[in-house]
Amino acid sequence: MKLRIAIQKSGRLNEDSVKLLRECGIDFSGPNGKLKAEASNFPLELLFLRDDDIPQYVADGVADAGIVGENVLIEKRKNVQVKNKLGFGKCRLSIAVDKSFPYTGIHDLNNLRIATSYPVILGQYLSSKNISADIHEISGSVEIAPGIGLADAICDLVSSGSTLLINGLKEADVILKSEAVLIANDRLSETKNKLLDRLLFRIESLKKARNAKYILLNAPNDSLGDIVRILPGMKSPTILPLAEPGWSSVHSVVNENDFWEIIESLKANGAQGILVVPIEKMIL
Ligand code: PRT
Ligand code: ZN
Repeated sequence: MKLRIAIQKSGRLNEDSVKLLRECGIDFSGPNGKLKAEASNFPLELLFLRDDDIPQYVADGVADAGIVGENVLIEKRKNVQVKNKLGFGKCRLSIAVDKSFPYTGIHDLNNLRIATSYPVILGQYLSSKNISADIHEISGSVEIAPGIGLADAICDLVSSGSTLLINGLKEADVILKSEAVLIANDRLSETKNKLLDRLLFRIESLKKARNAKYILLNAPNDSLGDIVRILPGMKSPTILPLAEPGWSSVHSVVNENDFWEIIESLKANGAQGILVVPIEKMIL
């Protein structure tokens, strides 16, 4: 029995999806233009598909799981479970207008023509705001629609914002924020669920490690009490004596978000020779 997981064949999510699975220790070749690949060291088969097709394949059970942007998942309205947010493919779905448009709020869009590849999400958003606009569904190059007179505004994905800028547009309203997610069919067999749990466990370990740093420092023994209070660690810090009397080496794990504050108070409390090392995987 193998777990079948669908990932994007080529495009913005392909590389990170492949990298994630490889970092989970799963070995496979591809895509190389192929539709399928088998992992050599985990009961897993990969399907390489267009991102738009992934929610349907997972909902139908052709694939057991898949990696897709939340934007596509919501637009396709398929009944699947979201198992994990993956932290890559981040973008937002926004409404944009010509930069000269004196935009003051969503009501300015009343009765305008808006071009988008996301008619479902846009339609729901506008009706939730009681706006009636004419939604033009187009499948690509949405950003050129205002310039060629096809629409007055667009609704499209934005990440850096440079596509809007190049096309003389400005972001007017953010409808949703999106990132890649791992989805799964909601009727998986017990065996497949166990395989999926093994994969999710590995993904969680990578995600935890991503925000954590291993820290090593030297400190005089009389400041160890303060330093241990600053550095809680996984359980508590490791303390090893240095060859030089009166000094110890302290090892711990810190969260990236609090990182600089922790370093500052460590220094203020006498820590020296601070080394910070990335952690590859973290099993709690
Ligand atoms: O062939 P297939 O159908 O599989 O791929 P696709 O062309 O439909 O999708 P692709 O590869 O472009 O994007 C896949 C997923 O990546 C999307 O569904 C999002 O979840 C995510 N993602 C993240 C993005 C972006 N960032 C993004 N910036 N998808 C598209 N864009 C486009 C956007 O449409 C616009 O044209 O990039 C342009 C804007 O980028 P900035 O940086 O100039 O703002
Ligand atoms: Zn697509």
